[in-house]
Amino acid sequence: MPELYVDGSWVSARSGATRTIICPADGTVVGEVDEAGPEDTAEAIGAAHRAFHDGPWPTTPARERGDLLLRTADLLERDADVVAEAESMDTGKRLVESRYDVADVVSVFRHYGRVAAEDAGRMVDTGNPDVVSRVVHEPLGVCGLIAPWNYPLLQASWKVAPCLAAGNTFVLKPSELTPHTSIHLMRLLGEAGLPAGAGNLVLGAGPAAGAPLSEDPRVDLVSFTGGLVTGRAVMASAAATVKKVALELGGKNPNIVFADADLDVALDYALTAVFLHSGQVCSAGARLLVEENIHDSFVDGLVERAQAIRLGGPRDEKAETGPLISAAHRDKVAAHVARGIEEGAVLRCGGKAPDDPALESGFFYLPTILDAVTSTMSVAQDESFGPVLTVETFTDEDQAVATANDSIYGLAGAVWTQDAGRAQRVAARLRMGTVWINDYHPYVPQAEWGGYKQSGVGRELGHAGLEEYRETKHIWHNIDPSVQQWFGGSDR
Ligand code: TXE
Repeated sequence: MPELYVDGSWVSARSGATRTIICPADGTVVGEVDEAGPEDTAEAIGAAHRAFHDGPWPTTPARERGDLLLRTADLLERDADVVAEAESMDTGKRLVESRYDVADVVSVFRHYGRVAAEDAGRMVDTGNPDVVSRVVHEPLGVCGLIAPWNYPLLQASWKVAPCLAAGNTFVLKPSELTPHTSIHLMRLLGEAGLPAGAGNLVLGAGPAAGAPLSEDPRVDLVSFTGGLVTGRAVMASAAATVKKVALELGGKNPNIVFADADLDVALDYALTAVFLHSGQVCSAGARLLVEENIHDSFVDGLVERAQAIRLGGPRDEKAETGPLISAAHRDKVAAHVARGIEEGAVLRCGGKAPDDPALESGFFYLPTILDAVTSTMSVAQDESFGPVLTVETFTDEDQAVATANDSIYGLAGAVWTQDAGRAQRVAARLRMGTVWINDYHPYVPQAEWGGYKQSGVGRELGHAGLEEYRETKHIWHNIDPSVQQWFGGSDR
């Protein structure tokens, strides 16, 4: 069956091109999928454009749009095992993690299903009794949704669910490396009753299949999650037609540990913060800032536990984390670590692929800790997007905050302390879209997610995540108009 979904039909790429998808855990072939080119994306945009302007989706009552999202959530729950398996095959991540991801996707669809009809706009008091003034929300139009490979379906759901809740039509382009769960999602949206053309799917490389989404004048908004360099290109190209842009571009997120924290808990979370999904998490706590007087014992403890982390593929029940997404990405992570060592960082553990022959055919990389890092080093500033923790020290609260904020990024960060006043002061001063206090990583669909500074533009999730997909219109109704005579006939 062909895998591009355009105007309610499954079609092959016009060029006939396909791409082989491989499992990063062992290099086995997962499948062969259609590879779209610009002409396929243009056709999908055309379908989304017609579906927006001719309807019926944008004028479907918001409550019914919400119902469709709730049905989709139920279908995702029905197919959870199949979807989790597909996600693990494409990404190499453990099945248990993919199951959590699917549960999160279900929550995202339920959340936007529930709130779709909640906020119909507001009346404005103009002070004039003869005027009815309303501010209403309308869908934006055609949305280009570009998703990455680390949480393929989850990141897609953060875009697709609010986009549909608000009444837009879309073209989704998942990462070329991880297409299968997006294909499944489109099947389920069709089964839930999404009208033809309201949701379209193209698969393929960014420059060929993705770039038209930021270039084509028929697209009104492009929402992108991915790397900083690509994000800048998407933004620049969207400028030509003044599209709205929403960007989530990752981060280099500080995890700040004060000496007065519960150190056993902080140490345990510091490992999850950075090594979850082998560091391929936009909010990974990859930059440990530890108070100087506890540095030695804290880092020794981390090294001991990092060395014991068990790597393995989706079906290895003993594995604690999986591989990197590709050989190219592993090379990039290795180069990042090598640069750090050249700059003077001290390698405490990892820094290479594992020796275990059972892992040889996958793209594994050992959990790595680089000590004696300073904020001027590139390893402290550049996102590695791998299992690499850098360690810096600080001596007081001001220095901790200044070091944490010394970054072009501002996605997320955490502070560990038992002093509630200090926790609140530091949280208020961190220039980041999410701050965890004595925790790391949790999020809920009800709360906004996104970055300060170069971590992005706009917000996903929460109320703002729906607003991204809405236009706002002010309707002024004069119910008793009379001649004004601003011009002519009066002796004003
Ligand atoms: O991402 P790209 P890459 C970071 C991470 C990683 C780096 C590069 O640091 O090392 O980005 O990863 C599509 N027009 N993150 O190269 O290229 C592409 O096909 C339109 C952080 O894999 O940004 C894919 O669907 N689209 C991140 C998506 O963009 C284009 C998650 C993301 O790929 C395009 C992933 C173009 N010109 C990587 N070029 C996060 N924020 O969570 C590519 N794409």
